[in-house]
Amino acid sequence: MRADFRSAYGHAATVVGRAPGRVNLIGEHTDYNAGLCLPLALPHATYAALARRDDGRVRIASRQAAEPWEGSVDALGAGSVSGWASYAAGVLWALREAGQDVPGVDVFIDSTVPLGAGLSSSAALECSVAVALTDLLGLDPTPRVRRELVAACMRAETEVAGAPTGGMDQTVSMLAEAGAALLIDFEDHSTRAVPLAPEDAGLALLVTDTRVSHALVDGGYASRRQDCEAAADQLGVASLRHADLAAVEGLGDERVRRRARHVVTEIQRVRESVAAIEAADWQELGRQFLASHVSMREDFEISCAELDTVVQTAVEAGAVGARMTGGGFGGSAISLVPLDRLDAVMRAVDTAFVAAGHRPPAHLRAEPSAAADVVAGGRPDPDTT
Ligand code: GAF
Repeated sequence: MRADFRSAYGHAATVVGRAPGRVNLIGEHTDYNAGLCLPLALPHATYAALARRDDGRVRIASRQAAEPWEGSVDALGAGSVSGWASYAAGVLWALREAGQDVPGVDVFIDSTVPLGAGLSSSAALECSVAVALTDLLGLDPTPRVRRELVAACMRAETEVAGAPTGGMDQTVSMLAEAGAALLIDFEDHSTRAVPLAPEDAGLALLVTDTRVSHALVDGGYASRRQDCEAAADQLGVASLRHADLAAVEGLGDERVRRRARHVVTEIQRVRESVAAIEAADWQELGRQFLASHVSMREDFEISCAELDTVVQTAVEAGAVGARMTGGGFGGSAISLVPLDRLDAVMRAVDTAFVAAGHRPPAHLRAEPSAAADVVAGGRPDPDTT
């Protein structure tokens, strides 16, 4: 990675930041409703190598993108950069807006997070640049600084990249702990690590990327968010966090009612999932996964044929539970699978995809990993499934 930087720019990188992708155990589309969610950081990560420039120019290149981007640090802002580079350039802008003295920089990106798989490659890109830049500016990544970086990465994503997302992905990439899922409460942005070791019970978390592309800048995500805001307005509450189910069932508009029902029941499922994990009741966690998937398929309408195929097939082949994960409209599913059924579940899903005429899926093991930080080298050998 440092060699890639040198061959792109002809000089050495000063620092390399590493930030993980994530998979959400449960709690979907709850973050922008001041609700609860329970993601974990993946071992798959994005790496950003940086060096300061004295002329105010910004150059951004990536091993995963054909086109590099170049501009001026003074000209950064909404509309100044589009596409993949906006997530990196947006962080420079947002940290400047937060009062940091951000110089021109050369940036080289490399990643092992599958792109477009609903595993937060965008947030990993933002957070890798943010931790590297923090180091370049001589700041310690204290918990307070990390929370400021979360806020800057969220501004980069919503205001520069134009994806109206809710903050789960940046929060877990910046604040996760190895060996634990992160319970995030978006009412007050507090977090709590929930130790997670399904392997102690002979189980694994399997992520299946349907390879159906998913883009949060498309209208489906934003329209769900608008429906949630409309429901909260009609109920007279600040957010759906404060809505009760009986009131939701009285909403007049059928679509808005179903959207709100998903959010209110999903927040409760997060609570019950945390209790199940803490009691090592994996069957109960599996039931929560399945109820969450049905809610997203029927009420929130963000699943698709490929995601439904993974969930149904995984359960038929022995998974304790499964659900789509992330923003929806494609991306990945997560299954809780007995270790001795892992191969059988992967094979069954692969076979079902062939039978249905879908593109072959990709599988990876989700092991709860550490948050973003600076690293000595660069990306390790590609992670394999
Ligand atoms: C995407 C968004 F980026 C998150 O903020 C969250 O809303 C998620 O979809 C759905 O839970 O990952």
